[in-house]
Amino acid sequence: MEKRKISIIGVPSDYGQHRRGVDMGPSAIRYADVSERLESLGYHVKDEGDILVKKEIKNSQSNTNLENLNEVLEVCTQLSIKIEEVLDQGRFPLILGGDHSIAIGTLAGLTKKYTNLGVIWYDAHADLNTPDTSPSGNIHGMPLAVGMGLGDERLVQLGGLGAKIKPENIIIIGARSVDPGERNLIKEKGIRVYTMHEIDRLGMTRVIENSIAYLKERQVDGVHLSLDLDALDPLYTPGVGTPVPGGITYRESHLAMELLEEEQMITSAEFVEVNPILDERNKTADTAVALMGSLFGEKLV
Ligand code: EXY
Ligand code: MN
Ligand code: MN
Ligand code: MN
Repeated sequence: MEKRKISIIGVPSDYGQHRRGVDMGPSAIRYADVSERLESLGYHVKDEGDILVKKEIKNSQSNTNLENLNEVLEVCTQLSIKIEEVLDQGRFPLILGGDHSIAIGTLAGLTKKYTNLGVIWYDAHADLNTPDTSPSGNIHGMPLAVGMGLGDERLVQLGGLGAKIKPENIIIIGARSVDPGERNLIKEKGIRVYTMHEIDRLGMTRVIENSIAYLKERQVDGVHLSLDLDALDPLYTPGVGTPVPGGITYRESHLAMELLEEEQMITSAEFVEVNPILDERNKTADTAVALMGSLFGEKLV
């Protein structure tokens, strides 16, 4: 049987937020032996290297509520081109962040191939802000709104198309820090959200089973997993820029990955917001790689 082929793409960008260090996320994840771990599971792994990110000292005190817009546009444009290349070669895109603004580039690249893409947004946050609603101006809080075609036109038009993702094809899992503007958008668009309350009440098994059934009903032609390591409780992933207590446990996250792997429905994935400067040793990157193991079929026995 031909080995499934994975292409790792590093995106060492911290332009979507204020904290230094998240640009070293790809290195930290490589240091946690991501390639070796996936090769040990029988995959053909090609490390495509990093998207070239110009390292300018971030001193933007822009008066628009869009910090480092040009740098984010440049990074996301390069990433979307690289993802298209990887998809054309029939390989699975595995993107290593970098802050969550890179998902703007990921979704632009993926939707050149997938016309009815499902998105599982595993995150403490909704990332549904626009410049009008964002409390910070940090673009890492906006990628899902941009993906739906909302927000700054230069971000929305990246990759040449308008809206990339349909609201009804989105599932947010782990939310526990959602701004007023994001709450309005979730209600207005009817976006499916499993907050920590639903996870506690239903349990992760039901949450994932319901999510799989929901996306099947939507007849999606692919499912992208956008996993923000701050979805987990900071006890397990302290090395993130916007930690929020009361998060998903290490085992619940492994269970979520194992159930998704059983279903074989994930067609691309990104692991973002690993910040080794804020970490305890390399714990957050180690957790990311362990979760990738479960997502790609690693078994406990
Ligand atoms: N909602 C807040 C904002 O928009 O500034 C915090 C966003 C954090 C985003 C991180 C990547 O998930
Ligand atoms: Mn996020
Ligand atoms: Mn987050
Ligand atoms: Mn600022």
